[in-house]
Amino acid sequence: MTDKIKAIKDKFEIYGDFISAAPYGFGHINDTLRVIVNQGGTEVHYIFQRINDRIFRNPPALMENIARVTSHIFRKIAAEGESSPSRHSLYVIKAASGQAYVQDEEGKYWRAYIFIEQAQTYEVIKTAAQAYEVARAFGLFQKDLVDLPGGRLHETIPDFHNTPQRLANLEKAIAADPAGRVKEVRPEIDFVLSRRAEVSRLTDLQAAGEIIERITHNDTKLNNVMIDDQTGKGVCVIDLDTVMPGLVHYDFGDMMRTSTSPAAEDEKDLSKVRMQFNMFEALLRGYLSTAGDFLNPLERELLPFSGKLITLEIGMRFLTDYLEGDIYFKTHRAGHNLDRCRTQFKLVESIEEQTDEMTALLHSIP
Ligand code: ADP
Ligand code: GN1
Ligand code: MG
Repeated sequence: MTDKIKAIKDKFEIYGDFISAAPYGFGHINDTLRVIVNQGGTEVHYIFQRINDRIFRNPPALMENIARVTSHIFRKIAAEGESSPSRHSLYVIKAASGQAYVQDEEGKYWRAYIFIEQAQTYEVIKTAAQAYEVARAFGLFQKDLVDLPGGRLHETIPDFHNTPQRLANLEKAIAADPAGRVKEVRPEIDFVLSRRAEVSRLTDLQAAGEIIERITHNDTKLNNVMIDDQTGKGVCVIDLDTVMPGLVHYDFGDMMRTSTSPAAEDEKDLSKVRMQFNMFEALLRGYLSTAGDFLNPLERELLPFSGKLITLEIGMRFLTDYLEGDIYFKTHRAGHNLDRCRTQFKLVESIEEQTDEMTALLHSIP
């Protein structure tokens, strides 16, 4: 393994002597490593990632998106006077070949980023100030990309947040039942089916031209924002594989899904899972502080609903993967995807119970 990573390091424009590499972070899709290099007596860290090409079918197109997005943001914040833009935008290290990636001997794609020091990601929200910062950072990310030149980005996963399509995929898995698990999950299936009327609410409005496509992140988990250790500010949005055309609601909604509950995504004790209203309020205020500039009235009005919809959508995806025999998300124990599904559905209920209060709060913010 070490020799393999050293050989990959040598293909990037990274100077100095390879010291070590170790797995890093808690992502469900790619393989992330922290790599340490000795540069003239100083240890310098890098993030290396092997792109999951079973899920991302066209890694060069994906890296083209990331290169366009990161260089646009980097230039913009540098022009605004930011003194350390490489801490506020992911910085893609070029390969010796000039490309934004290298391939290993098996043909797998690797990328390297500057390591953002003195900041970290969190798996579970701790304070409302963090929620505010996370939402402010993702809102700013969308805002910075409003004027991205160069045409539409590639769709790295087609229909990624097409919720009706996700429901259709679940129904296919139920009908095929390849792992013989349908009998265990009747209550979860009924939970989804009783909400099927709402699944197409956003896609219908989009088809009718009432809400519009923008450039969105599409994976706005709490652990995809680096938070500064000293200041507590959201310094950098990371994990850009799914940046592509989309609806802002799926971004705001996934913040609600991952940054309002005091419990982990895979918590088994469902009594711990709930939407904390103060966290929702912090997210809403943080998001509107940056995205408020460009959202239209209907986009704004649909923000509370978005949390329910995407939490249902991700719950359906975990359930589908459970039924298909755990082939998509990385799992670390038996029943892991089912545990994740159950926390999502518990959170959906908690969000549903607070619908009126969320709307009232939204209307009270100018
Ligand atoms: P995944 O797609 O698997 O979720 P991420 O790109 O989110 O992978 O990276 C996994 C973790 O690695 C992040 O949650 C973060 O803690 C860390 N990480 C990623 N990029 C950087 C970076 N440039 N600097 C420091 N840490 C990073
Ligand atoms: C995956 O890569 P990661 O862990 O940030 C998934 C998201 C899900 C999330 C659920 C490409 O995100 O869509 O919301 O798990 N990413 C992909 O935790 O499918
Ligand atoms: Mg991530």
